[in-house]
Amino acid sequence: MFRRDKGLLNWSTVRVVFSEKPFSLQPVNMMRMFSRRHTFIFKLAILVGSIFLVLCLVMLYDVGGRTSPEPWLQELSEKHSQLMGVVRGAASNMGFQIGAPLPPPSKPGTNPTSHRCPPGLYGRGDLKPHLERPPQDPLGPGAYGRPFVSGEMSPAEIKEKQDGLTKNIFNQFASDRISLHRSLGNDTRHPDCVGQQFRRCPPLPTTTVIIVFHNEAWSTLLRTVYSILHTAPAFLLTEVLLVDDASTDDHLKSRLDEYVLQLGIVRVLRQSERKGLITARLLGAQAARGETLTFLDAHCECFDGWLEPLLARIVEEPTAVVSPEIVVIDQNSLKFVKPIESAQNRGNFDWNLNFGWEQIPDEYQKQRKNQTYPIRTPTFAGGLFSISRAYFDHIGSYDDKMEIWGGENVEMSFRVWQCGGQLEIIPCSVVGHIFRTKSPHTFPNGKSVIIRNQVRLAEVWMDDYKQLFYRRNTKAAIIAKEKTYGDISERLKLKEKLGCKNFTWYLHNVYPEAYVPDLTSVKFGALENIGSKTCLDVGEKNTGGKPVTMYMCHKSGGNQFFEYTSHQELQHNINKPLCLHATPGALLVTIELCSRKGPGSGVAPEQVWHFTRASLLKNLSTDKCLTMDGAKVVLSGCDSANQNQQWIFS
Ligand SMILES: [Mn+2]
Repeated sequence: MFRRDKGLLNWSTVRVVFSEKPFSLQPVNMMRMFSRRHTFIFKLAILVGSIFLVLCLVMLYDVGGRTSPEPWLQELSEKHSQLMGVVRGAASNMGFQIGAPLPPPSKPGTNPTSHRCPPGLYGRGDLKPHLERPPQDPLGPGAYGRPFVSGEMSPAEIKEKQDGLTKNIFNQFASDRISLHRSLGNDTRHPDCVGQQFRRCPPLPTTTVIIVFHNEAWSTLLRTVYSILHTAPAFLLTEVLLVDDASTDDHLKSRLDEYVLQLGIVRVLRQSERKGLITARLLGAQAARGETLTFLDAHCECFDGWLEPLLARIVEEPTAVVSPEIVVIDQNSLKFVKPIESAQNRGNFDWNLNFGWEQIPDEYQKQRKNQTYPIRTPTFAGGLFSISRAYFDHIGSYDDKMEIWGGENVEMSFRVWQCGGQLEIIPCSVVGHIFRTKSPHTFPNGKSVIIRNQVRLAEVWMDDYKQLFYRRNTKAAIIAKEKTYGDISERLKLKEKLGCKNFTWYLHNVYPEAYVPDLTSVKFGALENIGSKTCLDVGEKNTGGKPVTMYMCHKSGGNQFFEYTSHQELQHNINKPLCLHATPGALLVTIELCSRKGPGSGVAPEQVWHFTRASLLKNLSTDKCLTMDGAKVVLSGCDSANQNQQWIFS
């Protein structure tokens, strides 16, 4: 496995070389020619020479240790030891063999490989969970992750189901009827994952699971807790912290406190004021006693073997921030969509700074030798992940001046990568999550909180590329211009202190496949029709192939953002280049993927729009002009007196 494998290999190589004593065996015949005295002098010379060499190496090692910029990372001492092994291995190959192998130089307690853990692999018995799952009723509602099926419902039940849906935006009625201890059935992960075993040395670190909740349904919250207790190896689970972000529901007050008391390792922490996810997580992190932190959402179910691969990766690479493969628990049926061999995704972002998923590029997939290998991901969803507690503090935890929720995952993504860490998805670790179509909660100050958070992250981490965001999000541009995003000096200091790289580096090295729009285009904004005072709009979820429409100008960019390029295209380019497209003979104007693919490639005439002096947009392929027709956008014969054909960027 990854780096650790190499390390162990080095150690065994070193040991073999030491035990063979190559130098003392070969010159046997020569030695007989010397008298005892000569032999003594010869040995003395070797001894003195060897001591000198060892001293040199130890000094080199010490200097290396001192220049290490990360004294917090004691785990890294293991890597230094490995390096030392390589150096000594090289030395013995050169013939400078000394009598007996030296133990690796180490400060007390810094080298977990030396004495504290036994060799070999953890066995099944070692990985026993905190609580055994009680016997399952195979015919019970939703058993083994199957969907909940309701029979005939009484009027009271119909009302209960509706109320639950309204309150949670998932089917609480179903959740309340599914066992809190439901098993997810047989292990359907890739065979590489099912067969994966973990070394005892260095030991897997302990973890504190932190779950933030706000008015969560009892059954989803407790099923999350039980699914941890039934799956996480007991010796790795220090505690489960439930952090209440000022819930108002009665069942989450003393009833919850009393209930979790019997579970032993579950504690409830309370945030008395609604401050949101970020401060609640920080509260949990401060109270945590585990060596790593594992953040989960309050409506999850953990699949067998989900925790060990996350922690094993952190042992191997202490700067890795690792997410499980997140699978869907259906919001209506509570069906747990079990892991199967399928195309794996990674996280990305668009220039509105929204998080999204995309398929892993093929060439990158090929580099992964088997399914246990981590997937590097440019961004992460941020709800479910594990991180070394020391590294969480070192890398600047969260921006505590961000409010409530939103943008913190993209902020952490940029920060971790730019400041020397890595974000990964560990496919062998599988956790289900109830994805909802919208949030059931109200936000103090509404959506502008999220935009403010995004402006903070753009200002700190994106250098000039932040302009691409501001052009596409007018509200963000206003917050940035008026500087109402709050004080970011602490975050800039952190960036300086950690010696973080810039956003260009991130784009080139972490996400070279990213689509980066033109920063130099002159005309951009909303395309307003003079006749109707409405704006050209791509409509909801138009990722190409659908007609554009006319809509009230909302002055916030997004679906109304267009850019007029030097190639005379009208681009809508928030996560990929889409172009306003006229198909000869077709009634409606659509957006399609831009035909121009970079330098040297031409523009299809369907996508060339000549902006005339009379503010008409004349299409090259049809020789007709863009025309507003109520809510529709059509092409018709050009007439500079027709206001429905006149457009301005506003
Ligand atoms: Mn959630």
